[in-house]
Amino acid sequence: MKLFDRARPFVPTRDQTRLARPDRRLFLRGGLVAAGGLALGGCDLSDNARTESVLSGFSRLNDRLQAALFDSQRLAPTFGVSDITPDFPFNAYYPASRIRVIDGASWRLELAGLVADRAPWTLDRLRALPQEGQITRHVCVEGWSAIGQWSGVLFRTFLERIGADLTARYVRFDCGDDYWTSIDMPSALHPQTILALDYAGAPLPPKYGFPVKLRIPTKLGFKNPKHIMAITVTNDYPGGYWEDQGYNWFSGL
Ligand SMILES: Nc1nc2c(c(=O)[nH]1)N[C@H]1C(S)=C(S)[C@@H](COP(=O)(O)O)O[C@H]1N2
Ligand SMILES: [Mo]
Repeated sequence: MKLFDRARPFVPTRDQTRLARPDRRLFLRGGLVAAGGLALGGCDLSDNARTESVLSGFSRLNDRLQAALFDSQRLAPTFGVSDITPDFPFNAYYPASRIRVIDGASWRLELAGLVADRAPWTLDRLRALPQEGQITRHVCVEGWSAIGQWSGVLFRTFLERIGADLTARYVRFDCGDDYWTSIDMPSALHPQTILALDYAGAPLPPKYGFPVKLRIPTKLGFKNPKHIMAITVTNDYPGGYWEDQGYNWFSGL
């Protein structure tokens, strides 16, 4: 069981796994745990480096299985205005006293990697694109969830607009607080993945990621980068702040 906890630290409750097909997923999880137990049985558990590499190997296998099971058209549950969590939580790898305040007027969204048009974007230019809203549940790996309302640019539209290579494997996000994360291209192109500019109908406050965050309700909260400064389309595995510390990379819901 330790192996599984490490590879996927938070197991969502039934309510939070409505996206998935519970029967297939449970079967796969059971299979992974059994296979993990077998493989670990054959090595010396006191050898930490070896154990570490076996564990991260299983986490990467888990990524591939989740990617294979990901249904690019399956929608995360949506909610009504009355379901929105009052006082939606703030969370980051630092306390609220250190929330970054970024100047929207001088902010530019930088683009890199497999992108035809790498000209940086202003906030006004993002606001000029069609805006889409959603009321969805954010699920944090630390064991809390909350329902919020975000709106912004459909990420697929943005990727098409900049001439991103949509066959590339990864999209990497670098943030104004030195956080970074990355997602698979099929999840980037999902119809509910948005570059969010607003929370509850007003520009994102700094605590929720001003000026732009990725809202991706098909993934755990830590895959929703705030204060995005740069986006890179790449085939080289980018990892992430939490991912590099052992959190499962795919982290789909
Ligand atoms: N730039 C940045 N983005 C981040 C984080 C962070 O520390 N820095 N934390 C992640 C985690 S773990 C969570 S749960 C959500 C919290 O978002 P919220 O403050 O809007 O609730 O942001 C995610 N995105
Ligand atoms: Mo989180």
